[in-house]
Amino acid sequence: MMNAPSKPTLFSGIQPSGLLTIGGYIGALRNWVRLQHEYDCLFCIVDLHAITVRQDPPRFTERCLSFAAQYIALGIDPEAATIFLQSHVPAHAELTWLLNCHAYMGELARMTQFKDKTRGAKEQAIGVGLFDYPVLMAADILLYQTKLVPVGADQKQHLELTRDLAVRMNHAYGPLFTVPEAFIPEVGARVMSLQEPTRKMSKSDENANNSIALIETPDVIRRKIRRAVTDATLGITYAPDTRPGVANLLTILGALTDRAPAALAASYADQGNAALKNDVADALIAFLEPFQARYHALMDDREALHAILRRGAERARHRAAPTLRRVYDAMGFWRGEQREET
Ligand code: AQP
Repeated sequence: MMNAPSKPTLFSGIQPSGLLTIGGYIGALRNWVRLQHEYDCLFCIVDLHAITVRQDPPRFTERCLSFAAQYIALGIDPEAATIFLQSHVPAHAELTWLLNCHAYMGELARMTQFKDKTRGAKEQAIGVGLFDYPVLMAADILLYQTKLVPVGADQKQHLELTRDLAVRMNHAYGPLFTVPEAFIPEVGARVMSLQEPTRKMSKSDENANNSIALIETPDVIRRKIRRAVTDATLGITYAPDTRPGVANLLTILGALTDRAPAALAASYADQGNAALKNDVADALIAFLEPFQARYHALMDDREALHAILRRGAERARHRAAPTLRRVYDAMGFWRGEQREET
């Protein structure tokens, strides 16, 4: 066994399946930045997850590097945290198989994200990878004896499945895994689509007007926010159930300015949607412009970026090995000479 790290472990990842959005930032990445010094952190670009839908290979390669640069430009310190690509650590795929053999079709079929993503599709056309996505996610987390997983609200159900699998395996084979906990933020756990504010903002949404990408230009940000769907009620109030569009704008502004959405609403007294939208666009641009400058500088220095990812992969492989070995051993796999080596 390697030495236990002195701080509890935090793991989180995002799949490079589209453009990183302000939803992913507010729901997940912002908390990575905040928690990175309290925990021993691993931040992953979960590229294996992204191929549950077909990717264009050259664009996919570039997007994986771009995600790493965005993590760093948002404030993740690559000296303190381990930043890496999931496919660089084969243990993720290996543990997935071991967990697959302990997961049930019924529990995977109940996953809301699977149901949402396959609604209306013929069974013959639904990829096995999409079905198995939560088991790969469980492997990602359990491999590092993770204590905390900061995610948006949509991932809560997957986290519960991860916990169930950890408990099941521990019960069957003795203590193998730390049972992880989700960290879900109070504000911004579910940033909504700009055009359909009863749906979540998603990075792979086909309608680009539904989301704000972190690498969006200021004029596009202004245009998208100006066109965001609100309602005809006079004044600004925070009422997510009856005024989802306005509530979503208040959530975004609140997250960027560290204020509670309801308190923000009160500060608008009898001003209208135009004033609120103007302030949301200003806050987004003020936040994203310096981020984008850092991001472009990182993307222009490929050698440095590659070195960060190589180092991250080495550290992650080293961290993952003892847990994988322990699972194989507990299940009775004969490891031959390898046992002597490790
Ligand atoms: N709209 C959102 N509000 C709050 N949090 C969000 N997250 C994503 N969208 C929002 C959180 O960001 C992380 C993204 O991880 P992921 O890409 O692995 O998962 P996802 O939930 O499938 O994200 P998307 O954007 O919806 O991707 P696609 O469109 O590819 O499926 C997670 O922590 C998520 O909760």
